[in-house]
Amino acid sequence: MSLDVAIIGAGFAGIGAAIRLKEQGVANFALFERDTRVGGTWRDNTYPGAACDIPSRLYSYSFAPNPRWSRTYSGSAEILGYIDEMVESAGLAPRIRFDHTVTGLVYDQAEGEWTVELQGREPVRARTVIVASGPLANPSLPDIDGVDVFEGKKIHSARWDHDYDFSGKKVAVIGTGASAVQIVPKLVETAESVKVFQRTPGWVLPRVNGRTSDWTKRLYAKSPVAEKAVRGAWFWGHESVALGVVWDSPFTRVVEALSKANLRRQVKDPWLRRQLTPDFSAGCKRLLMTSNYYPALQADNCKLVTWPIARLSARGIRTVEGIEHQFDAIVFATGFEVSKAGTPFPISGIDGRDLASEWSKGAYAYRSVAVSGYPNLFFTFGPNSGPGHSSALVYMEAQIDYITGAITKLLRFGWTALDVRPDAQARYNDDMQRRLQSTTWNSGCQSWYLTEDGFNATMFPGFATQYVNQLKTLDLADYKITATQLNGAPVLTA
Ligand code: N01
Repeated sequence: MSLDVAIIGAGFAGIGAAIRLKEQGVANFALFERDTRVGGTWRDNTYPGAACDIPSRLYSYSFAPNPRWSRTYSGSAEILGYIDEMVESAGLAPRIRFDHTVTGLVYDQAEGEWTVELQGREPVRARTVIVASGPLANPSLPDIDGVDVFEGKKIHSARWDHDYDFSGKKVAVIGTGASAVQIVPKLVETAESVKVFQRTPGWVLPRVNGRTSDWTKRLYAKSPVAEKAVRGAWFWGHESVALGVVWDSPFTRVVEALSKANLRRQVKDPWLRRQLTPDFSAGCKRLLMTSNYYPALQADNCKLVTWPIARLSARGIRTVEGIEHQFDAIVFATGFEVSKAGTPFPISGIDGRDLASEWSKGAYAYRSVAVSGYPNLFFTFGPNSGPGHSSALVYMEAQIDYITGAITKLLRFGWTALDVRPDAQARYNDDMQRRLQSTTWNSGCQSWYLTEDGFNATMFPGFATQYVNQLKTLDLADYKITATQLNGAPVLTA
């Protein structure tokens, strides 16, 4: 028997979608997870210091409030615990098929069903599919000569080896993004020495991470209204930050001034300050929220290296001026292979259309969730759904509610296919790309948000409120619906 819904990935998005489907009475679904545990990025990123730089009150689902967050910004273990609790309380465990790696999706037009191809297993059929495999699932090693030549320990931030003992070791960290600024302060505490190889300095703002008192936790547990009000306050606070972080505007200069003041306060050495001063608009790359990165860089056993890396050697890293820095271990905090062009696995739609080819110059979708020619298929964290200033979970919740609402309608009314109209999709994307022109992300720096050609397939150019609002209603006029009569003949409706 076919599934009504196949969900690919049991991270935040997949679990959230499953909960909402259950709440709407959809029972015939399964989650396909390549790993042996739920949690997605929070299962993978367990490096020392791993934490969220968005307040937990906002980095959680509004339909699954957690009054017990221990701090303003939670660590990865606590976030993973929150995901486990959701799985437990929704009774999702029996629905998750672990160790099931999806290798492809093929649409069967005649039946209005998808074939979910699985590595080393029989394929599964499903009427609808939610691709919730996440944009930051696959770690990326840098394109540096000699990566294979280094004979010491190599660790990627997203695949931490907790058995490796850093004490007494000489360690290099390559990269200075959101992961590195959390790792470096922890490594400095244990390693003999740490050298941080920086290619581009980022804009840093302080992160004040207060402990939540027992009294406050009790208040939130007793009064969901209070919890909701605080979440609302965080939401609108972040919305106001969009003015400086999303658009390259006079407010961006305010963000930069605040960041420079923070740099002056934390770093007294003018030469180091200069090395740490970015030369691009704040927000163009992800803002770095940390209060302990600059102090860690100035620890006696830490050094910032700004000479570009020429290559890795058997014993360390050779920089372009000819010095070989020798290490016991190299930590690659170099980010992820983000599928901003192409798809996570082959996806074949109507008439054998291949989504990877269609997205080869950059991904696009309708309202980030659906693609014309690929009916009954939905994406979480799809093209142009990234926030630069707010919680990814606010965006994810809006996607999930839109997608599960569409699926519930499709199942209830017995539609065979729900396919976005190409003109609606084109209109939406023309508007996206026009609006992206005035954003910080398109203001001239290089980041994982852009393809090599500078196409922005990742970020949403607006407030979170606008993103959420556009997903509140399923505009059926933007879709072609195919329904099947009792005698099996397909009929087309508007
Ligand atoms: O990765 P990144 P990340 N030689 O791609 C450098 C999320 N996240 O893992 O800037 C030398 O941002 C690269 O240099 P440059 C968040 O969405 C969230 O830190 O390209 N250096 C950069 O410094 C984030 O955006 C949280 O010049 C090289 C670094 O490696 C995303 O994950 C926490 C290099 C990569 O930075 C990715 O963050 C952590 C080379 N060849 C992460 N190649 C939260 O708190 C790359 N680099 C929610």
